[in-house]
Amino acid sequence: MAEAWIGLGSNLGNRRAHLRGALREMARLGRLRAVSPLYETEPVGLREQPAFLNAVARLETELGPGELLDALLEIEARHGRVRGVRNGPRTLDLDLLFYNDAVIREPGLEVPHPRLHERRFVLEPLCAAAPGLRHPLLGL
Ligand code: PH2
Ligand code: MG
Ligand code: MG
Repeated sequence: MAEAWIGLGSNLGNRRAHLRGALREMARLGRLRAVSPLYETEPVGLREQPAFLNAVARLETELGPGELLDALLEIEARHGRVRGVRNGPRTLDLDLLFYNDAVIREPGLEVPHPRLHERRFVLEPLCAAAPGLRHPLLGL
């Protein structure tokens, strides 16, 4: 059984409904053990877009990291995610942040997420949901 942390984000459509729906679907991939509060955040990277709602969740799952990532991408697609501009607006973004202490650097599958430590919209909900969590590479 693995412990995965997933970052959720939305800034198009009914943001809260996309996050709630995603959490319901993620619960079918294992056991949802923790969900942070939802945070309203300023867009980072590409600033001219609507504000985001962000959260993180901890999932216990039997799925391997690649299988879990595929399942998350399917949930995004069901929520109408269209891949356009990098860092641009999206109905739903589900990022695999941590998978146990695994360090994986493959095209399309990078864990820990390579930018999570620079992003307040990830760190703030992570701190709220898991104050003792340690980054396996950075010791943060
Ligand atoms: N996601 C991005 C780029 N910028 N900004 C905020 N506030 N929240 C996000 O989830 C976000 C972002 C790319 O995934
Ligand atoms: Mg993202
Ligand atoms: Mg993503």
